Amino acid sequence: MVRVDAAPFAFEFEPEHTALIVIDMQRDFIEPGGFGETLGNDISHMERAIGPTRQLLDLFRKKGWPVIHTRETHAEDLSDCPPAKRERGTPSLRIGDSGPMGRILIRGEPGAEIISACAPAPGETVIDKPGKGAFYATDLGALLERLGVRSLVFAGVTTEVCVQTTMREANDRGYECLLIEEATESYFPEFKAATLKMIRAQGGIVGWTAPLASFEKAISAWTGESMSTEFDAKSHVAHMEKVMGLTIEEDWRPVVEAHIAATQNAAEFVLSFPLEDDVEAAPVFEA
Ligand code: TIU
Repeated sequence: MVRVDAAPFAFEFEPEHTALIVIDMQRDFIEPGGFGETLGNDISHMERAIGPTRQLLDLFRKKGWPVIHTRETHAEDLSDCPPAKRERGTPSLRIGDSGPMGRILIRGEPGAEIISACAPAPGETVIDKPGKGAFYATDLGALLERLGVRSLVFAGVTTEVCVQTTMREANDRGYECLLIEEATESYFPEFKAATLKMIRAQGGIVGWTAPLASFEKAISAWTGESMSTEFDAKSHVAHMEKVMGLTIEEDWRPVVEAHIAATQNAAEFVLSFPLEDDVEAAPVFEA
């Protein structure tokens, strides 16, 4: 069990039942000429979330723990965009209109892509969502069930809109949710501050928040305690099999476990493992 020094109290999670969910780190919300700016927002605030989100991504990738990205996007014909969403207010460009990064919030357009610093790595799931919440009209719920996820670590933009909506949806579905404070931003600093407070108020009514340093410290402490044990290597192998859809044959299992215990890095092993069942080529280390 990893124990993070969080608010309103410690957030405890089992790594084999945990995923990172990075909400909408898209050019349309972060870069000039995108959806966020067309709504009249000061996009300069978004920059602060990029580095910490990347650090979190690196951490989960190093551990081989699942990473899920979301994007707020619509179909080319806007068939999944309620007219009320497109027509509300007086933005300089509406959803589907052409801007400097292509059509606003349309799947496949440059503006709808995730910024390069946080781009999905091979094997990471990307969920396109037509709403603010990532569970609405997507298969996120089914995916989390398949992965056996019970706890979610959150990052992304914007704090009080898509991040908070998704956290609330997840909380109602029984997930334990931790928002990393530096890895999220709002166009309105006061809304970010208020959201962090309301999430953790009333004994964690929606979930927990924690600074990135607390999360990193908790992982280091857990790694130090458990990576040398045989049990932990076993749980990593089981987790890898579930996440990557791999089947490791019984003969190979002790070798794989020994390698993971020695290198303390499940992800490196997974990435170097040939996908073909070529036993000659399979070992990337001395057995
Ligand atoms: N406008 C705003 O703050 N956010 C959104 O519309 N979407 C997300 O938060 N991703």
